[in-house]
Amino acid sequence: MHTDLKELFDNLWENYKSVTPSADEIHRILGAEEGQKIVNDHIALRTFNLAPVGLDALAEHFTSIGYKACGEYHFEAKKLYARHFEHPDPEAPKVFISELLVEEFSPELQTVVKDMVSQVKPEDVKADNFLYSGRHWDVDYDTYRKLLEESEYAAWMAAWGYRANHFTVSINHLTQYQTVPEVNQLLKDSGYTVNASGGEVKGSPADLLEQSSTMADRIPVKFSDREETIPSCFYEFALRYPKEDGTLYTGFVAASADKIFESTNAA
Ligand code: OOG
Ligand code: NI
Repeated sequence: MHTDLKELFDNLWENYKSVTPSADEIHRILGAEEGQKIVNDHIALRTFNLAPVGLDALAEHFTSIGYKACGEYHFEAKKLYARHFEHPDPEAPKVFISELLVEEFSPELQTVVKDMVSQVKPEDVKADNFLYSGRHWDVDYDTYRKLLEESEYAAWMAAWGYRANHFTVSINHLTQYQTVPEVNQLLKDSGYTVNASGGEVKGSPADLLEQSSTMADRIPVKFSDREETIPSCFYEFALRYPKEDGTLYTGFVAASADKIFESTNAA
């Protein structure tokens, strides 16, 4: 990996770990201390489809270091649009970026979100640290609760801002575990809750991608009026299957992604 690429993912990882204590523990149970290399399949980022923070503005941080835009995904019920990005270096994690289609929500939600986004300075969006810069606005707990009624995604963004929403262990690179059910069992035996929305294993060999995820850790957040413990970030696990040409599938599966989003729901 390029140094700039490695540095970006190292910074994203440190920031993610600061609100996801299960991340290191999951590495440990997968055998990292016994020399198991943990390869990251992809990360995901979230945003609103408003200037200056739309999907393209986040993507710029990756396209400027050689990533190319690949698949597009639509989530009608959740009112989201997403794209994934790939780098020519096969060791570089894929990147999944989604944006909330703000205009499809109530005038109340639109007002809250537009007010938050208006506090983000365009120059800050271009800064090297933007993708792990967290929240650029203050929000009170009642506003968070109100957003939660309409869109869990909007509420998560309001509370957490800009950061990797999850990292993803590539099961293809594990030596001791070969299947998603085996990894899920290990997680459950270690006390984690596996996201069961749509089933604990999302996707199938026919989709060329099987995935699972933990339910997000719960971490105290300072709202403007008080501190409350809410879901932060989660860990995902992906097993990719070869296409007809023998190379591994590199895309995502919208029906599975739709359920993975729910890993930040209150369990
Ligand atoms: C992204 C959910 C989708 C995947 O691998 O399909 C996803 C999110 O929760 O922000 O990561
Ligand atoms: Ni994912």
